[in-house]
Amino acid sequence: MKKGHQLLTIIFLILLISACKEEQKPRIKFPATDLSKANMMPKPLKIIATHDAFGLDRYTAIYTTKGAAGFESVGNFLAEKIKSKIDLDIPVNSESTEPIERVIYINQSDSLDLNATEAYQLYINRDSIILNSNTAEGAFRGIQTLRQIIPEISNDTLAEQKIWAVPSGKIIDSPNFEYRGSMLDVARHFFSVEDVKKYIDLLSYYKINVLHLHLSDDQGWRIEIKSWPKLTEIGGSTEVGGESGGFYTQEDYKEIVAYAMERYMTIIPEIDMPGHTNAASVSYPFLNGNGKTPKLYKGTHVGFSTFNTKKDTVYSFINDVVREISEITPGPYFHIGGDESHVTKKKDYIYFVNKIEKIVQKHGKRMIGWDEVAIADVDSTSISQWWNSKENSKKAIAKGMKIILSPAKKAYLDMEYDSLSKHGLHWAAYIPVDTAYVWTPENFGGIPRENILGIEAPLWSETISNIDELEYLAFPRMIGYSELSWSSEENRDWEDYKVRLANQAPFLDRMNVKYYQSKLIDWKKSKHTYEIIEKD
Ligand code: TNX
Repeated sequence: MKKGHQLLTIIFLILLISACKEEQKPRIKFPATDLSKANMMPKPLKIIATHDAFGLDRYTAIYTTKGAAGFESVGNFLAEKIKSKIDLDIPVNSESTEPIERVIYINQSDSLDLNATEAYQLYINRDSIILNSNTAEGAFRGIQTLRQIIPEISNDTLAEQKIWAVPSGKIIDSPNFEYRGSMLDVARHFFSVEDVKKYIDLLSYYKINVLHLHLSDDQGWRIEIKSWPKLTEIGGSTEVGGESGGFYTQEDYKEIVAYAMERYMTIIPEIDMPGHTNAASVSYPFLNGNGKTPKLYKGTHVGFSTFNTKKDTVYSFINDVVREISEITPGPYFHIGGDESHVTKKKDYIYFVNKIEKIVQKHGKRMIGWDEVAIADVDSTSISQWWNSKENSKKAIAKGMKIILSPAKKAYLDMEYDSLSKHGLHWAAYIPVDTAYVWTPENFGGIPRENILGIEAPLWSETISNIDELEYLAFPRMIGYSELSWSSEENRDWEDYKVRLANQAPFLDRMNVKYYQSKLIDWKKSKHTYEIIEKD
């Protein structure tokens, strides 16, 4: 949409509002509130409070730039979330003649300040909230901020209708890193489509934009491959502890991808190889390269399995798997695992990774691998995920590769909080809530800033088998990783973060999240409204 046109629309809306107001009740005096004290998570780049408020009520309407792709859906998403948070119905792009006093306008803007895809600006005034962004993706990130600053409690003394006072001011925001992810291991224990959707919903509220699904491992194969049906029939039949396993049909997977896409989140599929492949080899024994007869595995050891890296048939098999998954994955990445291949000879490992990279590229994807892949002759376009080895990451940098930071000692969601943790492992470290947050990815391990694609917090599932247990390990730490990846270094401060984290409790409770109630945090159990400062 042309700029002039946009401006006209805004002017029209403002005139419309003032016209409505003329015939309506006297002007409401809103309580002054302080935007800089609002609970935004992750913390936006700039916040300028103007100590006034926008009155959200049933005379509010949402409008979005006409013809701007995706904007109306973002408006509808916001309306839905307002409805579920405070039970208020707000029309989106309504042409009805019902009186409207205030608007939330989600505006497509080509302004130079907004050139990062996910950048947005929020201008909150008495009668209007204007959310500017270049893309619907940026608008989507912006409405998460708006959701967070709408108080749960209305102010019932201001007018005869309920009014929720949203603090006024200006927010200018854009992400620190373009890649902000979590990983879920659905192989050691399987998680249903519903569980994954709930996790996606929670992550997207905190502006996470990547969910990496670890779809295969020794204990289970979790994605239907039509040309190799036994992978799920046999390889998907069990999980750690011998429970019943499970898998996603391709339709299920597409449903997850679509759900994530509506939240501007990329799904990254991982098929771990050449190690961590016992479940595949049990299904099709010709794949196996460790010289033993593969059997279903329900334990938690790692490093005992490998594909046979010398057979052509193994590569045709992998080609089919990568092709079928790539066809239903709109995102640009394919993760090949590549970790802990302890029973693959080094030269075979290198030969294998070199060949797999070509297969991944042939199917139009960019390869990601755990940090070991950097010992192969990989391309600078491939990505190395640092979990354990500085040496491997140095190799990746020398090859010009980008790095995703997932250092186990800092970013592993499956590490126990402390020795009393109900779930988790501690081979890398105990990671209490402060340790998870207090580190500086920008200068981690001497990696040049330009090589860092972003941060990902992996949740391995050896010790968790249902959504409550998943939430116990992921929350609240995942919120800290969202801030480390979104917010600038100057804006991160443990003391300030701690207070905003405590204030996440009403949201987490409303979403029925069984988060770990760390004693480091003084959880605010009550719903929030803003402190009212009388002005004038
Ligand atoms: C190491 S991290 C692994 C996983 C385990 C995890 C448990 C990585 C690339 N490999 O196979 O699940 O530790 O913390």
